[in-house]
Amino acid sequence: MRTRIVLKEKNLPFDRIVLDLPNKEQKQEWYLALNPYGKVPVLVEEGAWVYESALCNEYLEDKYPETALVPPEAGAKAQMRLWVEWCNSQFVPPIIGVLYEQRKPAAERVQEKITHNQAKLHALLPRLEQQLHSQEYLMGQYSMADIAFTPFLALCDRIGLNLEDFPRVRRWAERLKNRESFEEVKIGLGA
Ligand SMILES: N[C@@H](CCC(=O)N[C@@H](CS)C(=O)NCC(=O)O)C(=O)O
Repeated sequence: MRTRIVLKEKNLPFDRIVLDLPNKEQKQEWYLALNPYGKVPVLVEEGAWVYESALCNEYLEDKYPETALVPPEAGAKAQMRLWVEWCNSQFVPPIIGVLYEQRKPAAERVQEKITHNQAKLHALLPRLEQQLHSQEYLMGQYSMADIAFTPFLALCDRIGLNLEDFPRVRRWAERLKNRESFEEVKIGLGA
């Protein structure tokens, strides 16, 4: 979804091929040849193929710099990448943990695991609140740092993440969800 948001923000045409993830189409040999991790997305265009959404997005920025989604200055660019990294390494795993448990039949669900991951996630919010103290987006201007978080912020209600004590994060999440690019790609998220 993050790469589709970038494609939409940059107004680039694309064809979307949806894989049957529950039936493990992403683990078939033909797909593993494109992405050895057996995960979506993969971005394919003449002369190039890329996997890992952050790298797909960097590729798109390099190739189609119009409607810039990274700051121009090297230091700011590094900070932006650190936010993407932080999102992937810190913010996403507890969300996946909650979703994984929630998908189990009620009888098999371990409520402590849900509560534990929700608490882990909650503990990350002050850092985001602080970063948004005097700006609307993580890097000031809307960037790939915000895009990295967007699909996951849209899941707050579903995973029971309460943003009440974090008004700047709440407003930021609303701002991201209200962007036209997200409106156009969110089908299937149940958000
Ligand atoms: N770090 C990867 C994560 C990709 C990822 O986890 N994709 C999920 C769907 S959102 C997937 O393909 N899941 C199927 C699987 O792991 O088999 C990225 O950002 O591209």
